[in-house]
Amino acid sequence: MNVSPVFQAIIMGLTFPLRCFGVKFSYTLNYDIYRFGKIDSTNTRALKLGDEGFPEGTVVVADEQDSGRGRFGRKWEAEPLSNLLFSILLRPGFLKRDEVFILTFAAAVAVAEALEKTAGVAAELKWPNDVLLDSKKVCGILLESSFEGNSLSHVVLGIGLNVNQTAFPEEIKERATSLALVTARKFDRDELLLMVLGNFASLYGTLMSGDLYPVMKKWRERMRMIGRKVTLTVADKTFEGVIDDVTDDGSLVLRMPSGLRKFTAGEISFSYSNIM
Ligand code: BT5
Repeated sequence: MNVSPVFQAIIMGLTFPLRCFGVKFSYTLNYDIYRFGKIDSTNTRALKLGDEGFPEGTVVVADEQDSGRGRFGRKWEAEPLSNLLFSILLRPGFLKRDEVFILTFAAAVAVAEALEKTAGVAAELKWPNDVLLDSKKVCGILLESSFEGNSLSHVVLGIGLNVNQTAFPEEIKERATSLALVTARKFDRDELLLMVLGNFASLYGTLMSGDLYPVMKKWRERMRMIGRKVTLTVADKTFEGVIDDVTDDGSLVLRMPSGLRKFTAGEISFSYSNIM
């Protein structure tokens, strides 16, 4: 694919240590960053680059998306030039198919840590793919996988982070926020991007070493919704219950009148008057 008219590539290597059989060595996740002005969707582009054999660590960043999307084909709304819209191409051959969800959790932790460090805010994580500030969504993560036959070829982690946007469309304004709205300050998007990428590289290194637990732990520490009464929407069905747990395989466990029930996908909504 010819991307040359619209990108500048910054090549950056982030090195982090891995420990194996007591020997310390370094795995380098080389990020190649392709920056676009306007694009359809950074996820669409990164998936294509993945199909074309681009290496793990390829990052597509855009100032604006025509067709930014969320899960289930939902729209991701972002004012041009104000936010972070990017996708990371990964080839996580070390993960089993049912472990790939952990990459969404790692991305959420990477974003939360960057927000906390840059702005001193307390980020909360919402199952399965959101980062919240002041109980509103500041970031959404979209993980898309590409398979060759039965085996995982590549994965794209798309991250939409509301940075400097201060007004949102009517249909999301009650639920969306940005770093600028919460702090009354503006932020350098590139600095934030590099920080999220750096944090993610280090979490990815931990996952590569075969241990998912540290990432799961960091994610859980920021998921403060255990015990909260929620409504879970799965396709066109809704379930009322209390969040009992998020298990190590990334599933949500709801305590319902009929007993405990595990869900692998869905959308949580809650009322703050219902904290139990
Ligand atoms: C997500 O989906 O939250 C994943 C969003 C991922 C967006 C990034 S941007 C870079 C990359 N390229 C893409 O094309 N996508 C990724 P989901 O959980 O389905 O949430 C989508 C819902 O969030 C929408 O239906 C709206 O209700 C709400 N929403 C849309 N734009 C928002 C925004 N800027 N801030 C907060 N909420 C938003």
